[in-house]
Amino acid sequence: QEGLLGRKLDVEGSGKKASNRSWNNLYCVLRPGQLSVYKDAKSFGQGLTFHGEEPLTLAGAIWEILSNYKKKKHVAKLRLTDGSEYLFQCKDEEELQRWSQAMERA
Ligand code: I3P
Repeated sequence: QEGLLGRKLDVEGSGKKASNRSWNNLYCVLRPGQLSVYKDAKSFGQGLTFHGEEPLTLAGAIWEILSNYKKKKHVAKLRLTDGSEYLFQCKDEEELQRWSQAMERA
């Protein structure tokens, strides 16, 4: 599973509220057990992750659809075992379901 998603870091691994809270449109690539982000499909082709970010480890992570999130639609929260939390925004409900199923399988 791969494609463009909005992403925002909400809580850092230390448990503190992230200082950079803006959304980025990122090319997200889900492989078994890990999620990698790239600036776009071209960067993905070159193997260059966004800002050199390491893949997120999905073992033990929780993906939760935020039905009550008022500011944006089709948003889900990914909470990692290190305590960090990311929000992901899909373009529509179908994409959200697709990513949710892929996350459950990853
Ligand atoms: C953030 C940006 C985000 C917003 C966030 C702001 O400001 O406007 O879109 O998240 O609100 O802090 P900046 O770009 O200056 O970092 P939402 O779109 O989810 O509201 P927040 O601090 O309430 O997370």
